[in-house]
Amino acid sequence: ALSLDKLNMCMDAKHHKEEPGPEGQLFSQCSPWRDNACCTGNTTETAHLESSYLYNFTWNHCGIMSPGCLKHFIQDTCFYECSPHLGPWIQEVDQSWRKERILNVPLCMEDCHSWWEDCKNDFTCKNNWHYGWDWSTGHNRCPKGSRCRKWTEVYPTPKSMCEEIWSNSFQYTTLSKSSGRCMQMWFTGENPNKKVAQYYLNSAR
Ligand code: FOL
Repeated sequence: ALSLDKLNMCMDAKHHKEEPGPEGQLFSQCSPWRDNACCTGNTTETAHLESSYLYNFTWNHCGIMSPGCLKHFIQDTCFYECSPHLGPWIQEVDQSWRKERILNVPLCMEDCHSWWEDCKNDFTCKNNWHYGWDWSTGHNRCPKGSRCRKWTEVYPTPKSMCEEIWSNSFQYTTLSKSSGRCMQMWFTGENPNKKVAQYYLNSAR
């Protein structure tokens, strides 16, 4: 937002803090961000309960999502809500629920592939989960004319899923975590994404 430090900032969105900082009590899958985070402990607990409480959004719009698939959506929520190193990919948007978004964040291949692999037996009715739901009940339901289909019909490849699901928040890459040139949703220990953001910031100028 009003940050000059593209390597350490939070986007201006629904649940993000104004500035990143340490959070003692980040919950479960979000705990890797505890040293420096854009999310609060409360947001991370909510992320593990039901996404409904963050965006009135339910993962279970075509039956109950499998636990193996769900864990990637929880991790994506941690990444989206907590990451302080997304500055190079933050863009202004005119949306009711946020003023800024991320666009084309280069996601490591391992993270995209394992996400798709663990979801490929699940079902969904839409390729883009940001737009076009039926909200008449208060949470997202499949709109008229969109049937629940096998994941692999909606997303034939990991690339299609990672790019389309959140309107190109992510860009698919063939880069591996060890390259230091892609962003990791899953990590332990020190956040590896700061150096990646640094690299893209430097290569842009
Ligand atoms: N994860 C990542 N990586 N990037 C994201 O942008 C992201 N966004 C969400 C969750 N995880 C993310 C938020 N998800 C609506 C739907 C989904 C959602 C937030 C809001 C929603 O209300 N959709 C309306 C349109 C609202 C509008 O744009 O004004 C709809 O038509 O269904």
